[in-house]
Amino acid sequence: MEPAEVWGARWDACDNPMVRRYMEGVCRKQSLVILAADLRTMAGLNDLIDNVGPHIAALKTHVDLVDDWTAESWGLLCEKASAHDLLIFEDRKFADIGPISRGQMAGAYDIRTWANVVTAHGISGPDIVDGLCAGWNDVGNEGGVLLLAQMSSRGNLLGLEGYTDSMVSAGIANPGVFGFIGNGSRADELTELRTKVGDRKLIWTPGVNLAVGDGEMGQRYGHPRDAILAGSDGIIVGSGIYKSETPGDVAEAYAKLSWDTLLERSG
Ligand code: 5BU
Repeated sequence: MEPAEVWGARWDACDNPMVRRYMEGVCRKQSLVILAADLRTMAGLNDLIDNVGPHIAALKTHVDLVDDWTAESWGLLCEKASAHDLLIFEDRKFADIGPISRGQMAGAYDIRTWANVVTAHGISGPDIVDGLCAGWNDVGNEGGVLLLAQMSSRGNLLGLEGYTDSMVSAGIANPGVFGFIGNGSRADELTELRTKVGDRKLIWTPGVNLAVGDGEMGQRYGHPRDAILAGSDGIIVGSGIYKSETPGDVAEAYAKLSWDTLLERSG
């Protein structure tokens, strides 16, 4: 199916260059799964991507989680991700002032050279988005920022009155913003967020798992189908896949469910 048909109004309204790349990738892969590859060794990460690569649309990393990281091995991992037609999303949760965030896109990890999408808190003000985009521009790249409008973890402060609304107003008109992080564990909160965001930006959701309920250390989970019907455009799944005995099969099951639900939503 054509992306315009699958994504409807979101396809026409989006204004960040990475968004259409993602939407097209989802249609090629028939999956809205963003794999949270939270493993601590390069070998583990390589194995995981070999297994699940065909069933996911994007690879979410925490580059500073890896014990045996080297620039060379990371470069090869990114090449593997590209060979699997994946966007690379570094969930760095930048939070500093614009110029420092720009500098943090460089540094030892040089995120600006390999990440297509990064997360940021808006706590320091809206200029962080321009700082991160300047980081990409410094090496002739472009990318998209996902602003944290909600979080999945218990007791987080983004639910304090007015925070989510301020985040949406700060990001909605900025073409550097790819979208917002919404809370996948609470479909009602997500529905509210979607109403505020409209069709111009995507919403990606962590806190989704086929096994609904409370996770470890304050993580909460909702069902991926509920999240997509409530307005999520990408389901971020980590331990639900990488801790299973058969990550490839489980990723395929998440992919099928996510794609079927997207078609149901658009149709
Ligand atoms: P899990 O194993 O599916 O619970 O992993 C969730 C991932 O999503 C993990 O990498 C977190 O850093 C990430 N995450 C989250 O869980 N909740 C949030 O609100 C945000 C990110 Br933002």
